[in-house]
Amino acid sequence: MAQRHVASQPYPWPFDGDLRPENTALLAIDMQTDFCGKGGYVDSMGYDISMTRAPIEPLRLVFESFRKQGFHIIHTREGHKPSLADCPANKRWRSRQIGAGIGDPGPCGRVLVRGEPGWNLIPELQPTEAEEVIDKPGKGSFVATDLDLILKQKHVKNLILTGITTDVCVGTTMREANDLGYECLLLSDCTAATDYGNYMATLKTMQQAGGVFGCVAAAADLLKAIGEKVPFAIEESLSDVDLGDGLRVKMPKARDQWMPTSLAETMVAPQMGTKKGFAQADPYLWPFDGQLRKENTALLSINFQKSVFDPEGDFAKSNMQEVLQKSAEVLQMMRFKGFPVLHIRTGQAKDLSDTSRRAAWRHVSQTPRRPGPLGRLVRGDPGWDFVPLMAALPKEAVVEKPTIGAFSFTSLELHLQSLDVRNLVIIGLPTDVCVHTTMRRANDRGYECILLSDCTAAAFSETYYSALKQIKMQHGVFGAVADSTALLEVLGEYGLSHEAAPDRPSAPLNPGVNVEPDSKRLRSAK
Ligand code: C5J
Repeated sequence: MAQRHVASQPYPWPFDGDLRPENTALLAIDMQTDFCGKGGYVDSMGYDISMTRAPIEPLRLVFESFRKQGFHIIHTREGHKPSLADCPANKRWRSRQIGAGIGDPGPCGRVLVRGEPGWNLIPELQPTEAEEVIDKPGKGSFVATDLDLILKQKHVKNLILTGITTDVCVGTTMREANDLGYECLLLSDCTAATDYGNYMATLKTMQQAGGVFGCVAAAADLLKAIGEKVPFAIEESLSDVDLGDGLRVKMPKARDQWMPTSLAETMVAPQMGTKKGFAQADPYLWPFDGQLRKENTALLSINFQKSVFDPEGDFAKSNMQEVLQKSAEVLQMMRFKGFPVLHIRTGQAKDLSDTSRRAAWRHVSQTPRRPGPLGRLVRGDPGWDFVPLMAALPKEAVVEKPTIGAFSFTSLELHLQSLDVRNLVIIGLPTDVCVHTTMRRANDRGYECILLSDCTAAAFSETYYSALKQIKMQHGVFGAVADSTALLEVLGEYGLSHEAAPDRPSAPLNPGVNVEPDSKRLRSAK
């Protein structure tokens, strides 16, 4: 077989050079009127649709070449049944807070509802008869869909990710696909987000650590790799951008906005009003309905393992001791108040026999570990053990995960079902990798999640801050974020004379706080 590679970052893609129409699919995610049309969901939330429309032309060119050469093209549409039976209550509630209520009437029909005008794929990027269209109720394209089955039947190994939005549905899908063993490439100019910093940070997050989720390239690089001509206008629109920390990307010429570098820049709608049973959080008092009880809430403690905290390891630069102390406080308080605790631990078999071909290749060739006493995250090695402060008690469940997300190939969902919990308090590392991947999947399954910002850390500050902001966009697209003190405060009162708040007030709890500042800011920036 002649090898073909795309000139991508951080390595030539695909890793094995096996790039053929038969084994490669392009995923065009959610190129719907609701995401890039006037009057659709994104427009109604107040975001700038010129950003989400930017990928249309490069994507159209890739469609043309791919169709000519017989590559697979698969489209997805985000949308819910007209009954909204497949729409989690928290998802609907959040969308209503930002003025684009799922299922409510809007200029393009009922927002994000299947069969409505806003749900249609845009005219410029209509599928052919031969192309599959996947309807998904969540952000990830693999949750509650037949996408994986279809890809397996077509013998697809390589997935090219495009569409809207980079940090939400595209990023979530790439994370899931990577966990499932697909070799992923994100096309920088065929995707866009509603927040430019989050777009940039996603391009960095995906390719960090030797391609933790895959690679990034521009459409022109892909077209060249398959022997197609690249129009001058497309080539000329690209620049080579330094993302910091030795990472680069070829992408449409950068705007002046950049990735967030402080907590203040990640703020969306901090809710400081106190209300019994709710934690002060951003962008809403958490949980959304005030139903915080030990019977419905669990702590998810992710990757508190010795090799992650190794002073010689990847996180040596971060504020690890502080994260550890704060996390231990939360763990102890939740135990003391009788909340269930689930520990997630990452580890591979020594011979990598439980690891996808692509992940095994990355482990061996992209992230060779410094030799050290702790070893890699291999099950049974000393580095795989929990750090003593965060170790599981005998009665607490430990979920062993071989991939990045804690739901892939594990018993996590069964544990959550058996506990009958609905709220998840999440702590752990790395924020932008294992934590985000897990939180996104939990959110798509309807769990009401909160991430504690001082009980998590990432290798790079921008991807950490952006990860926090990504959660809060769209009035909490993946849940809420708070400092551990906010949770400890509400837990401190819990059990004394605690009764969960029966219902959350419909008016803003704190009249001084605008519940839509991110969209307002975008509006005024236009
Ligand atoms: C997608 C969203 N498609 N941002 N959805 O990214 O809600």
